[in-house]
Amino acid sequence: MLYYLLYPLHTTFSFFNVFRYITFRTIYACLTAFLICFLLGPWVIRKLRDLQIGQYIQEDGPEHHHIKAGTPTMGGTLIVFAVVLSTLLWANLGNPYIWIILLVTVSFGLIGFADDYLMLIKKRNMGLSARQKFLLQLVAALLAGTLFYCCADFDTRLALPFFKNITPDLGWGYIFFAALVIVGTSNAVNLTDGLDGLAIGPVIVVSVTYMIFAYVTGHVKIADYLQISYVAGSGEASVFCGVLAGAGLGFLWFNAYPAQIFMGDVGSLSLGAAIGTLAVVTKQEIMLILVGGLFVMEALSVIFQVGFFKISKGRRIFRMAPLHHHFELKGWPEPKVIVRFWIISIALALLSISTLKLR
Ligand code: 57M
Repeated sequence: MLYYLLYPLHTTFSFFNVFRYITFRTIYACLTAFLICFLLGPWVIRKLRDLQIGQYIQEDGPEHHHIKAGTPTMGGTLIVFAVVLSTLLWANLGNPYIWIILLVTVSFGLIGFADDYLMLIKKRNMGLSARQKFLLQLVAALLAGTLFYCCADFDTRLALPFFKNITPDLGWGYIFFAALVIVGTSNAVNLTDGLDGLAIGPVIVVSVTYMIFAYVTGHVKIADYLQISYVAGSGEASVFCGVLAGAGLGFLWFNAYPAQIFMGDVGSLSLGAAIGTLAVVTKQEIMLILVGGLFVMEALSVIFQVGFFKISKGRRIFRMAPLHHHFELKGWPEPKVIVRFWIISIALALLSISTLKLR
């Protein structure tokens, strides 16, 4: 909005020219989202406490989690609010990708909200059924995939890291592929969100990484120089990445160990879906496996654990899945698991950025 309101003033005051620059708006979008979360955080925590919106803890989990019972949850509502408001303020709203990303973030936020809300009224750790959640996610993601497909000039070819000449065209199949990326990422972030700051830390790291990807893929000269797919208009998505990183930092202030608030499904599902959508916008979908490698690791630990549990009739690969529980049960203190997982996430992000030059 500010882009429309203030940039036209540049003809009178040249200072307003800065509103044209994606870099300038990304930084201020990031700071705006950070301040919204940081300033409203204490009020939201108080309100959630007053409304008795506290976490139910599963009895079969690691023992020290029982003291977390009653921690205010659904903090994701604050994240989604900060993300939407800051994006509306700083992004160029004439860009269709911004609207698709917002649509996905809000619709997955609503699915998560319904899940959290049902958990609260049923007064146990059980919201929507897995099937209901998956179907709702699929509908929202397929709608997003269709909107991408309908965007003029949207490229349905896949960019494979390291293989610049191999770009299989998925055609309308891209709609399903995009949905898979969005739903998969949403659920992987949800599974990761089981220790204080464990999900939001890597969400910030991934957002900053995609901020770089969005900027370079949306810049015709840099994209050409790096020999990556140029996506007209994707540069604007870096403003959204800045917003995600800022809201994440503001939320982490309160979610850092020992957490005063959890994000709930409203946060984890929407953040994961937003990241998946960013991967689609920037045509760096396959790269997400590396950038968000930590989320992939957590999701795979569940897939392998559940699969092995079924075929071996009750035996396990890990002490408990998702992976963070395994290390907790091995005796690592919670902050150690969290910080070490953050380190892995940063290392993977650096590795993925380096691939921009390796092709
Ligand atoms: C939700 N939710 C956290 C909080 C957060 C298929 C199966 C592996 C699914 C999985 C599952 O349900 N995962 C998704 C995980 C929960 O956090 C809430 O949920 C929101 C995210 N959706 O925002 O509102 C708990 O996590 C802890 N937490 C923190 N700090 C945070 O900042 O400490 C969360 C955020 C919170 C709190 O304790 O209550 C969760 O873990 O439940 N299921 C599991 O993860 C379960 N694993 C399992 O059953 N493994 C089995 C295999 C065969 C499937 C096994 O390995 O044997 C475990 N989850 C728990 N206890 N809590 C099992 C035991």
